[in-house]
Amino acid sequence: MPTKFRLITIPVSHYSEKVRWALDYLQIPFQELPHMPPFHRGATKKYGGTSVPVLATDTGAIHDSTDILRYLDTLHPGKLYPNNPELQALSTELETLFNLTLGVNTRRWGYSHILTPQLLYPRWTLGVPVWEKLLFPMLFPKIRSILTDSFDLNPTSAAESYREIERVFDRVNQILADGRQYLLGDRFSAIDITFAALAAPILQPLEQSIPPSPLALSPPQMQADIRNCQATPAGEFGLRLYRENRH
Ligand SMILES: N[C@@H](CCC(=O)N[C@@H](CS)C(=O)NCC(=O)O)C(=O)O
Repeated sequence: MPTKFRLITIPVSHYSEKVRWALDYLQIPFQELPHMPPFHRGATKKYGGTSVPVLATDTGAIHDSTDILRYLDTLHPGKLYPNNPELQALSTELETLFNLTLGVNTRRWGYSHILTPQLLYPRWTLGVPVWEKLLFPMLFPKIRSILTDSFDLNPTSAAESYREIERVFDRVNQILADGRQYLLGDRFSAIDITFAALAAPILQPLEQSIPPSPLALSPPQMQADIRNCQATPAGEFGLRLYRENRH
């Protein structure tokens, strides 16, 4: 009997989006169970973890988006990760750079700008159980203070993170400069998914599952950063991946 896959997420989580995209790309049916923080903790604890995404199968659970992609690759060998050993070094370099620098900094940059109930509510509550949504107004002050502490949000943090994002985009620009279609050459791979999903908060592609809020509602510096990133070769590439390869 085929395994029933359940994906535990926070709606806006870009690491969750990375897994959602890989499952869609491989045409693997799954049920998404979105939760608003801190209620994701109850859902993930059941599987022995704390953060999302978690992929629950009939036989166990996998934590960490990259481990999940590696597992999915065993179900469809070679579709996410190329077998070509010559691509191994670049693949590992980029996957690590995107997971540890891009994803961490697009999240910190994003939260530095959207810590208002109006901007956070739609991103955290899309599809979550109704009772979690109802608790959002009461929990918001506590949520803001936890996010501020855990991501060290302060007046300069958005600018610091933006510089790190630029550094990653520069590396991607450099790789794309030879005219290749995808990051590892002529074939779409997990590395492209990882880049586009983790860059999505600052690229705001129309095709992402969280509808982008109108740019005009975002703070001016956030709008400027989004426009700058969208206009780079890396930004245009990420937006093209969403247009052509997301659905
Ligand atoms: N390395 C992890 C990072 C996952 C991660 O940072 N998840 C965030 C959401 S984007 C999260 O669950 N935060 C809440 C928590 O840790 O309780 C992965 O690739 O899955």
